[in-house]
Amino acid sequence: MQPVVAYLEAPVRPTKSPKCDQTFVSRIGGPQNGSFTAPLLHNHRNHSRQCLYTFLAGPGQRVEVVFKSFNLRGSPPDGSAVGELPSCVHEYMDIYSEVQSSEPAELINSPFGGRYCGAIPPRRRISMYRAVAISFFSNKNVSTDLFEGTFRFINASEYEIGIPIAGSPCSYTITPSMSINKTGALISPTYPGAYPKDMSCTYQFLGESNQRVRLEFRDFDLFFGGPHCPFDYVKVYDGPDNSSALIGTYCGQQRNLVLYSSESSLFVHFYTLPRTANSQNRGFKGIYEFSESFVKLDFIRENDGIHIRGSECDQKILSNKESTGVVLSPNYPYPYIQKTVCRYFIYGMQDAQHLERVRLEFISFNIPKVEHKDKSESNCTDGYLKIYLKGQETADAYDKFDYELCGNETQRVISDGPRLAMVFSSGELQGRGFKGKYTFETEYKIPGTAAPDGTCSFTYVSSSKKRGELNSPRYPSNYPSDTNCSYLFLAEPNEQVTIVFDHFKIKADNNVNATAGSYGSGACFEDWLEMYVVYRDNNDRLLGRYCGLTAPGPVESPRGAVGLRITLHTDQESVASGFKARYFFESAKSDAGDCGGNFSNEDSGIITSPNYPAGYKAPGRGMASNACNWVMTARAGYKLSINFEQFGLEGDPANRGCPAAVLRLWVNVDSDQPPLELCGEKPPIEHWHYISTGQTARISFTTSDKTVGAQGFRIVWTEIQDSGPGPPSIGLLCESTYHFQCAAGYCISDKLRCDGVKNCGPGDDSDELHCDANSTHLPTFLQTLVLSIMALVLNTYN
Ligand SMILES: [Ca+2]
Ligand SMILES: [Ca+2]
Repeated sequence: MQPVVAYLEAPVRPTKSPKCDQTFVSRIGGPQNGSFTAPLLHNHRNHSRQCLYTFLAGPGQRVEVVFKSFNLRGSPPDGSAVGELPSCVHEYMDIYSEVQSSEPAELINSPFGGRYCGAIPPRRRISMYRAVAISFFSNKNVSTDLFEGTFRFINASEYEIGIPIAGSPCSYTITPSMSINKTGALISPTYPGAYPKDMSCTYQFLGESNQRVRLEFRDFDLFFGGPHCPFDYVKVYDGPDNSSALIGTYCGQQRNLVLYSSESSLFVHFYTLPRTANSQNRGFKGIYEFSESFVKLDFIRENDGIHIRGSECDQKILSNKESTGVVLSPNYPYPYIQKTVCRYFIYGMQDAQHLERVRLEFISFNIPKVEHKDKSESNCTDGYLKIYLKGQETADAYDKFDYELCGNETQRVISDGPRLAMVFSSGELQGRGFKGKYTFETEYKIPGTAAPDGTCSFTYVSSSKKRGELNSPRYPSNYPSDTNCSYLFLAEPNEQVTIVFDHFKIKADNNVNATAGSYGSGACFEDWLEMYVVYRDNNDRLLGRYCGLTAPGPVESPRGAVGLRITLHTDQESVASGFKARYFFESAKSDAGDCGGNFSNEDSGIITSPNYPAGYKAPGRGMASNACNWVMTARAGYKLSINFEQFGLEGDPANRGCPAAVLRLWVNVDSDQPPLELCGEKPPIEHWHYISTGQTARISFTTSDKTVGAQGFRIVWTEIQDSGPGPPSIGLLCESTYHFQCAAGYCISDKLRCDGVKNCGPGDDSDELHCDANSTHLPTFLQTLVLSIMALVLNTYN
């Protein structure tokens, strides 16, 4: 190659002046390094002066230029492109490190390597080819000690890392045959000097068919243009060219970047933007290795795992919804390779609809254990399997493991959340490794004893816990759709269980339960909660079905019951936050509860809330609930008329239900019909009048520890003659002369006439009319006759 003749036709033509150009050429036997300093200029008239320093390496060489000191006048542009701003105007240095040809005019056409002034020296430069030129310009007067540096002619063979690809100064094909031990160095052009701009270099690694390629970047320094590397980057592809799957895009500073091909080839693309930014990054240096002894990936692929591209043997296993599978150590069932680290990331589902956890149990396990004299020291000092129950890959906290396994012990673990991670590290000793079975289970986040089959069934047994909480799946997050859950509360024989709801929001498709009395049953069609009283022999009785905002009232399991059961049904449509409740197992009360009673062989009676009309109060301190149970039984051939004369409980059936206090009325105790669940205020003009369908009716009034208090209720019940099934027959003649026939037609005991209580039902005062204290009662049929005549007379007058 001809030496560069280094005359520069500068844009600003220097004035005629003493020559200040310098040329440093590598010659056989000549000096291979040296130093250079700024010229001594006497420039009294501030003429423009330009000095060109040329460094020219010999064949097979490159030039390295290092600046030791730098103190040019002016200030460099701050963070902007060099030369764009009117800075570095009067004095500056231009660097050209990609001088390709020895033609005199070539320097101007060479890529511009940057303009520098101020106090910060340019970074080290290594020539792309054989020459580096620096051009110093000044129109200041006396100048001295402006810059100082050293140069070195270095061997260029380090940069020739494979078979060059025509048309590119920095692209190579690398095969195992061309390197000693199938390993070699990978180095970017001009490393560790600042890399040129507008460059595209490729490195194609082509191994033998049974080999994989490993790349280890030991130094990596590219301009950082943002998280996705929009400017300068290195892209690594898992295959022979850039149409192969991308392993990653890298820029900025990288540490411990080690990448493996999945198969026999790997492709690296180093690209720098054709901009003139003032970045001066080094590029990269690393080593590559072709080998047959990297982990074979079959142990991942054959077991539903996904190899994490770029890693030697890391894998990811994703749930297929409650799916199950196997994880293996590399090479299983054959002994694993020494000194290998493989990671396992096992991910359960986690979205609006699903939440899973991972259960893992080992079927076989063998990682040789090193016996230590000091028993306190961990035995897993050679190989180990570390398990992270919370996943760990994001926190990168690999030292904070939950289990460290070695030897032959097996373990059963459950993740704490949807992710479980494992790190297998084989040491010097070889072992057979492990085989584990993973199962993705739905995570309900419900306290209680979960069913072993993983379904949403939870049991609460008095003997293990006397009080606690329960909630819908994943509360306070929305419950999942298309789910059925059950909560079973089992009391001891001398106990009962109480449940109080504190939050309730179940998706209902329209405005249900708006009418008092209809609340609690048969009105929820989308999602719902049901409560049952559980008796022996699986004989469950429905207490009610609830949805919307209508919370169930507090409930105590009745005496004789085994406990209570709650079920939650959700359909495939929309969801809500669900419910939260508390349960209490307490000593059983009598049938009547804390108040209440049992009535039979009586014509009529009055039921009031405790303390009526002064108002009921919350249960005593420390008590979960208070209940009054009344059972009324009519004689054979009779039914019960139940009239709510006055009713005022806290709560609002339509908008929040009766979570604090509730009255339940069973008009048909012998059927599976749930009771009516009542709270709120009965307007005086409204009639709440019920007739039992059989001989017996039941009323229970339950308050809870959330009760605030209200006036309460007064209910009049009366036996009415009716032997037929279904609704009472009215308007018939009463069977017996000992009966009084109400205006509405009901036949009630004659003794109830004029007793001061209205027994004929709402809006019918007939049993309490014409009650002259001295007059004897007319027989019923005569009374009816009199009333009819009176009505006729009145009509005539109108
Ligand atoms: Ca739904
Ligand atoms: Ca009466």
